[in-house]
Amino acid sequence: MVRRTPRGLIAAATATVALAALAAPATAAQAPSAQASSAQAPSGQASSAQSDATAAQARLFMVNPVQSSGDQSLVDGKDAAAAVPDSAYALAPLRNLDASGGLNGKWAYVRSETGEPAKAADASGYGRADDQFEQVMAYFWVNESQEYLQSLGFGGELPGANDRAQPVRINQWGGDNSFFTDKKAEIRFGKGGVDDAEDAEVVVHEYGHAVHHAQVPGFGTSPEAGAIGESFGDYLAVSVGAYADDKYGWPAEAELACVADWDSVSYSETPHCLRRIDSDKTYADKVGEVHADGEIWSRALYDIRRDLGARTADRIIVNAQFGFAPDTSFKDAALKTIATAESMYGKAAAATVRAAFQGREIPGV
Ligand SMILES: [Ca+2]
Ligand SMILES: [Ca+2]
Ligand SMILES: [Ca+2]
Ligand SMILES: [Zn+2]
Repeated sequence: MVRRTPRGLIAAATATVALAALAAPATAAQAPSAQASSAQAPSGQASSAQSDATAAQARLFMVNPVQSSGDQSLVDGKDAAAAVPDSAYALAPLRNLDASGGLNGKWAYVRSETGEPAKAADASGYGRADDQFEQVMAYFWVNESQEYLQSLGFGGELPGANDRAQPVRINQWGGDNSFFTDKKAEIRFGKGGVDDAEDAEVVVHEYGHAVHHAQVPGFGTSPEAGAIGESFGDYLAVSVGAYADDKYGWPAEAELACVADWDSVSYSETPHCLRRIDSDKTYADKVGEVHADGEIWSRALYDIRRDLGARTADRIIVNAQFGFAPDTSFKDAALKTIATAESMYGKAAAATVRAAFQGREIPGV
């Protein structure tokens, strides 16, 4: 994912990228392939209610502690349990687990190189100072992300979007970075600053890359495609978090457009955001850095969501991505998204989507 402050500070962003490249294995330094998104209506109420009753319970953060509490003064405190109040935690069912007793399931399986593997039966008792807490967060939020995509029809009436067991690895290379590796199609979470998997929006951002890669193998080989990958991860993080907040009745006291409110406490000003999806950036603001330039694209996605609603927007956004070239340009991806909107929802929806991209002043749209 690569941290940077939300606005400006390009020099700092560049330094962060370089640092991450040094700290992480070669795969991390390569062009990110990325993608994913969506969020909404729970599917299969009866069956999910049934399975929820018998499912292991996870103790976890409601997206993240800053978002759920609105307390911008929270700090990592070197991973101290006492740095985050009990009120930041909630219990929720761990669904789709297999019978192994570990965090292995239909949509995710978690491996940890720090601490003992978490047991599903103990998942209601971990806190942030336990290594197993991040494993539980990673499992829960990857599963939740795929459940959201399924609820939108992906893997049903629409093609599946990474509808497989996603490998996730938690380890520490010292760098404050997490990433998706093309080669193994694996997500890895680091532990710099706030442990990365303590923030659901970091988990879902990386899952977004996995979705993009599953939709279009090797996606992200041009600078603009790379920016779309980062943007989609940010957008999906916000969308899945909002979906879960609604589904479980969790509080959200931070701005919707703010990504990774908790992971970013160690490197951003208040309100803490790794990035935002409501920036005013246009195509003319491109600087050639994928995370920074992703804010141009994510603002368009955010506007589509505002105008069409989350469910319709996310069905269009994710479905369009199947048709993106690995090295797509903003222009071609925008035109594909507009065409997808028209084929799924008609001319009025297409006009709305076009207006969102025109708002970013993307040439040729
Ligand atoms: Ca921790
Ligand atoms: Ca971190
Ligand atoms: Ca947030
Ligand atoms: Zn990323």
